[in-house]
Amino acid sequence: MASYTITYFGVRGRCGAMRIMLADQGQEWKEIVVNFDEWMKGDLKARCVFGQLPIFEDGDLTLNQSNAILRYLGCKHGAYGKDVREAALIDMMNDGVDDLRLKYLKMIYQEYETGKAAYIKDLPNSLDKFEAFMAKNKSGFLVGDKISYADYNLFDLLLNQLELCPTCLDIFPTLKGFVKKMSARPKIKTFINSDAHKKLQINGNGKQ
Ligand code: 6SG
Repeated sequence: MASYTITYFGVRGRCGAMRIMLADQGQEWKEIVVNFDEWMKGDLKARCVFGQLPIFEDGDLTLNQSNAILRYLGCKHGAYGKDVREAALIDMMNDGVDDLRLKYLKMIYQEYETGKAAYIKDLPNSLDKFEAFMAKNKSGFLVGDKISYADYNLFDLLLNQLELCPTCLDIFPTLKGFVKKMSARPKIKTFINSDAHKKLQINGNGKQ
């Protein structure tokens, strides 16, 4: 019986990384899918701390905010560095992932038609920072020698960037190798090839 529950819209969105992490960590979880009509009734929104999904439950612990959920799972499943110094670097990189995710979401939801080409043109100026940081760390992960929650978050975001622009990693060998290696981790491979994952759109407006 799964002790974790994710309540979210029927998209990958802000839950892509946590689902990949749960799958890779061999965890089970239950999904409660919220549709537009249900959400518009407002009672669920009123129960969310910031009026937004996802909600993540672990028994009687209820969390909102996707990055807080990632950190909680990282902490619980040993994907948050070996000490407080690594944890700080992992947080730093995750904040960088979120900055790029916010830029991506702004383009997807607010300016897809007018801003997509400029976003793709500028994307290397964001990706090169991750390339440089990861290339210095010989383990193939962002920080230390073990996978962290920030690696899952970066991986999920890179998969989305590849949907938008399949060649975007061609000039970034470290990131390209990272995506290849993450995709080949047996539990991630099974998960990303599952119907549960494939049937979900990346974003709520169907743009990608
Ligand atoms: C949207 O932004 O799917 N949550 C979203 N939107 C609804 O009333 N900082 C936090 C975090 O990291 C951000 C949460 C996030 O957890 S995710 C939310 O709750 C609201 O604000 C992106 C996504 N969007 C789909 C969407 C939501 C409302 C309109 C479009 C799904 C499709 C239609 C209805 C439900 Fe829809």
